Amino acid sequence: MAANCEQTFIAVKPDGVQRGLIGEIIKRFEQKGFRLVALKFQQASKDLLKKHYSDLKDRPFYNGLVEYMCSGPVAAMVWEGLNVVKTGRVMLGETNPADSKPGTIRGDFCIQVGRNIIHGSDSVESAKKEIALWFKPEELCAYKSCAHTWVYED
Ligand code: DAT
Ligand code: MG
Repeated sequence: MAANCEQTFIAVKPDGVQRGLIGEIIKRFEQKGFRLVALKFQQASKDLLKKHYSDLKDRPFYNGLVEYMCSGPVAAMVWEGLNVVKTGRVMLGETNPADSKPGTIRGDFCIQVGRNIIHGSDSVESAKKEIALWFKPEELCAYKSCAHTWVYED
């Protein structure tokens, strides 16, 4: 797969949805030059969220995290581009908004770790797992962006 076809899973969490931040978050990824390849608005099941956060199942906040994440709809997305996983995490900020710099999404729009408004994959491997968990292969759109040659040198 070409380097600029790397994909990451981004989700605006229920608090981000309720606070009207879907557009702002999409805008930041669009403006950066990343390409949206899938977008779904859904209230996820507890079962899906337990799988999504299975690596955290022994943490004391796990049950509360799953309850919060299934408490309302989320905007689930796949974004594509060169180093999108790592750059996406930089755009999100730190897990705890208190440690997130201004200019990052968590640094600009939230206060507490349990209401940090957005999820982003932390590695290419977890991105692949999360995309497969949230989307069917046919829900990912293959298309060429007309901006491609103005975003990338080659
Ligand atoms: P991230 O979402 O930055 O990848 P993570 O995967 O370690 O962070 O944790 C997943 C989510 O769990 C995180 O976005 C918010 C919640 N969380 C993490 N640490 C927490 C804590 N100490 N107390 C409460 N919630 C926490
Ligand atoms: Mg994580």
